[in-house]
Amino acid sequence: MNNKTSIVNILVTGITLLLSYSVFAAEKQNAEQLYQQHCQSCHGLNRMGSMGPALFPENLSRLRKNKASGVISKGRVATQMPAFAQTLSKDDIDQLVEYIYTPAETVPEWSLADINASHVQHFDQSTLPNEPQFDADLMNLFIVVELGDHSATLLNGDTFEPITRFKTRFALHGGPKYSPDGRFVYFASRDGWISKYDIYNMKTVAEIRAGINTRNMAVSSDGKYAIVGNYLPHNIVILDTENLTPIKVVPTADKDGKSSRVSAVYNAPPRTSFIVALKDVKEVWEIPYSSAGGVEVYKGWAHDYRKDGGEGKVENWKSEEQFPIRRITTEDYLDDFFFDPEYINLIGASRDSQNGQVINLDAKKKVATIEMAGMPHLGSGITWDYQGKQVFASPNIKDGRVTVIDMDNWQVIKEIETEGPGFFMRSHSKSPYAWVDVFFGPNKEKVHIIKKDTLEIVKTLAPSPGKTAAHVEFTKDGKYVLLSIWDNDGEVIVYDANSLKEIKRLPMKKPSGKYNVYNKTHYERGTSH
Ligand code: DHE
Repeated sequence: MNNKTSIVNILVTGITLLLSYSVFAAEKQNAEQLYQQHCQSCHGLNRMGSMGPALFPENLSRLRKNKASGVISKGRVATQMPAFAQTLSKDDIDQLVEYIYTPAETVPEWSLADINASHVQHFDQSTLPNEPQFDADLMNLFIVVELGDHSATLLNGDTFEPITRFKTRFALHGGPKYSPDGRFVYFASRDGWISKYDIYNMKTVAEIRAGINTRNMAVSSDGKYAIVGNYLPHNIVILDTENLTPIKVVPTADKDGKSSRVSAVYNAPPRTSFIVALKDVKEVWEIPYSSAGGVEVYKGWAHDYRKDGGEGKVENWKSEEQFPIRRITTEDYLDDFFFDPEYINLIGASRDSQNGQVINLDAKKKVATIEMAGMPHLGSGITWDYQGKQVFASPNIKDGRVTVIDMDNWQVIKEIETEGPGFFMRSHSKSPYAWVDVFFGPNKEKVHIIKKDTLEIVKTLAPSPGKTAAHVEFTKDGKYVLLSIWDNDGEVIVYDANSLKEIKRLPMKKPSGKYNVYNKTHYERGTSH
């Protein structure tokens, strides 16, 4: 090869590299623009998450690229993710997929220092009266979350009159959690803000940003601690509920160090522990919450921590570490959860499986498999007594069915056919009925009422034609039911829970969940926990 040829070759290679770099740069720029135009409003600035989850390779480890293009094209069942196949070309979708699987130039971090710096103390709790500043049955109050304008209403559950309405953080998700006495309510927003609201004084007293992209929170049964589970960063944050100051931040990774998002966190009252469900690894954690000087560990698993390595339980055992972690290995990923009322068994299912797994938390192992077709929404499951046994029922977010399961042998007793996939299910121990919505599809305006002792649908309501009717909550005594019409021009409709007659309509802006103080603080079987 003479000098001339090699110069030409070098030039050609250079130009090719330059061209492919320009194509890559142009595609990246295009993807960034597409992201801003179509994705940012839900998935947040710089992919950090907002209404939708954060989109970084670290958060997509369970989703293959071809599946990701399917999600962008067709939308994602049971989420707010719409289908883009009509709006974007295949090329655009491919570029977006590449973009979200590209690591961030600077890794988004939210350190303990960031959490502390975000803390806002709106009021000094000690200066506020300890008596409620309104007259109502404090156990029969409701908090109604209104997503339409990011507000919440404090509602009198006897008169069905609003007591006050206040601004919340943007995009709350999951049920707000009450302190055991019902005085305080804690909210979590999808972008990590935790707010403490003093119901007696109708004031938000403190706030802190515990994460960038948060799943949910739980409050301990003694009311002292709150736990927050995050998608970004991959961690849990334990807060002191007094002022919401952070006590401990624990990165979430399995025993081999593989990092994971947190699916959700729960309080397990009989175990005096938090349960942490991890999303990207096959582990569930249990974390007892402490009293000073060590943690009284739930007797069912004290043997895990025997210093002599021996078998068997140790009664009255205390851990020296505050919030020790007990790892429970699972056979499959778990995306959705339910606990039996005793909090001994966890019923979990992965999004892609046709089965539910029953995991005994004491024995740390799977004790049964439940055949469940479609995609059961275990998180919305409830229990009741049926023909002398305890049953568990769950709506299904893929198929029109409610699955009823015998909790003694974990066999399906009945699949109740509904007019479409449902999201939320509710009852009350004093009510003969269970209510389930038809959240998805053409029948979203409908709500079914199931008689608990026959497992038959006895009535179907469609109170606001064309508008989604979903999520009910009962009053403390189980005599009335409140149903949401999920629309900016929406309502909460009050029904007599026995005659099923409509009593009242309260205008609200896209009311989502509503939460009765008594039912929540007493872990009523018919409601979510
Ligand atoms: Fe939720 C609760 C997960 C989409 C409204 N949702 C929960 C809980 C979990 C969960 C783990 C229990 C936490 C708690 O209450 O502390 N939700 C998920 C998802 O994984 C999913 C499918 C996808 C996602 O976007 O995260 C999802 N959820 C939605 C929605 O699209 C809903 C309908 C509207 C919204 O607010 O984003 C929605 N989720 C709710 C509500 C609750 C909830 C109202 C509390 C129900 C209750 O009665 O306790």
